[in-house]
Amino acid sequence: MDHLRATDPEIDQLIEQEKQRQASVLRMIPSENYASPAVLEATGSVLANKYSEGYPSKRYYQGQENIDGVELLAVGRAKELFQAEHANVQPYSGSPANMAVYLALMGKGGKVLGMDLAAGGHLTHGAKASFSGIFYESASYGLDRDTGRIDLAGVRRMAREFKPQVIFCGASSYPRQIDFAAFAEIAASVGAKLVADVSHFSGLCLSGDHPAPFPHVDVMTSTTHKLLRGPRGGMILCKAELAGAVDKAVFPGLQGGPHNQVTAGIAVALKEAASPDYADYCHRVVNNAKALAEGLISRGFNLVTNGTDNHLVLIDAGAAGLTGKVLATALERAGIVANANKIPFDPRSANDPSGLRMGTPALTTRGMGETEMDLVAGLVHQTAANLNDEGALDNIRSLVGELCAGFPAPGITPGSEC
Ligand code: DSN
Repeated sequence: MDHLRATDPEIDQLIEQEKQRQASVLRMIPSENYASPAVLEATGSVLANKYSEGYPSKRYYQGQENIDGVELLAVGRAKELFQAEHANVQPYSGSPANMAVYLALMGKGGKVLGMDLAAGGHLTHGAKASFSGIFYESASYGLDRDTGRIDLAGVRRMAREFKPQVIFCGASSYPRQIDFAAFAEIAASVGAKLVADVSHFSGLCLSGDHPAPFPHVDVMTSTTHKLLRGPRGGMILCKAELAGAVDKAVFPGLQGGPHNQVTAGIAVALKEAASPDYADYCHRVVNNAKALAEGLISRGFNLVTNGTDNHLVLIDAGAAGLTGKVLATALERAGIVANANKIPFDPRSANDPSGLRMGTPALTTRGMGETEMDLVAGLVHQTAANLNDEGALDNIRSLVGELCAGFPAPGITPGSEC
């Protein structure tokens, strides 16, 4: 990046340091990944120079002959992959995508039933701190205390009592599958629209490792930078009857010009996601998460639901006499980057919760497999046992460095592709 180095050495240096960090640590925040060099090239392209309010063939400014082609490719690929009747790829990210869905389905007020943030839901599924709980009347469903799984009987009961216009399913911190068919039946029984936010596990819906949202749901939303390995962005897929409302909500309802360079990156990521290699990658993400879960359980950790069906595990650090933050801080010191997270029925606050959330998408993109996941589980265990021993943490840090050196980071290490 010669031009950047010459123009703004401070920013250049920070980017170089971040490259180095991403290559040399175990990135286990389950919502993060490595985009391919092709995705990064599209996202860093001259498409950033163009304004394109509107939609293909219906723009407000001239000069759209290339931009229309980019957006049509992204839309067509999204529809085909997810078997959706309509796609909008313009949302700036996941929260704006969900906000557009509220606007499309309910206008400026209404009732939403979503998964409780503390149970693993997302802020935009009705949490009181988010627009979704500020501008909309919200109620939340949770988990069965014994199993840690979504309490579908509770969802049905709440739907009957609360009478929402919209029900959100999908989660940010839930290690099991979501039963879209069951949610659809509940939504239909109260005349609500069903929205699935599959941001965390969209890829698994493509590879068959998780049920597909369509035809059960009315609307699907997703970020594009998690398992999907695209640039930071969002998309909304929906039934044809909602296409006009969704498009109007995104533009002009909430946004101005789309980020065309991101749309191009999304198109590339969707093309990559259509390949058999990507389905194989998703299978390995799940197998790795299961191997990580087994490795942690065999070393004495308690996991929420005792395991996983998807790309993440949730450790109850409280059961090990720790907090999520204490463990996350020590792990970062040792080169393992995860995040403190609430666990179901957590007695602690969101600022210092009991859980630690760890995911396998990024490590799997680097080519690590089940053997490495067991090694990682061992390193987590050693870290937890040596929280204040700088020498031991140094030693774990060098083992992490050696592990990372054996698995080059795509998009960063020259020649390494996703
Ligand atoms: N921030 C994302 C996550 O880490 O799950 C959700 O938006």
